[in-house]
Amino acid sequence: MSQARPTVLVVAAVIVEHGRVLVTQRMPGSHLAGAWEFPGGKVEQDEDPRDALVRELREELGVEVEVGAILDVAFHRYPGKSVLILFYEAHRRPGSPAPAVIDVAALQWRTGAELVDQDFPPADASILATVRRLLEGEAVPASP
Ligand code: DGT
Repeated sequence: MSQARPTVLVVAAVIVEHGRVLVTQRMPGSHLAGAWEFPGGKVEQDEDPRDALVRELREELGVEVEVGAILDVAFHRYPGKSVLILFYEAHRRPGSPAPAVIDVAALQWRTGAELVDQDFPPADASILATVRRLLEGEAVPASP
């Protein structure tokens, strides 16, 4: 029998406010420590991915969000594991607290010009291009 190494399902949020997107920095000691990313995390067994994203954003940043459409999907193999990442558009609900540094190393609101590929995991290359277009006001093609 081959060794079971299931693909990890990950959800991440693209939250845009006032022409900037919210990005967070991974905790020291975690996989890809210090990298910037779109906030989110692993989907638990039998969990609806949208519910997972609401849960992760509450845990990491203390925000309440409404999850919208999928903007992109990325598959990436790391040594030892592979991940399938669903990137969703999300919006803070009216009355939600502002994001706070709770279970992330840092947070920033970045413009398109500040979204530098080198700061992010390689798995994020495609979504970064999509978000830059989004921030520059171009129409983003619907997901396939
Ligand atoms: P933990 O630490 O076991 O509780 O795990 P979670 O649920 O916080 O999930 P996390 O963030 O460790 O796993 C996400 C994986 O996806 C990790 O290997 C990094 C990878 N990844 C690549 N790009 C992104 C991104 O833009 N956002 C997120 N959240 N993860 C990304």
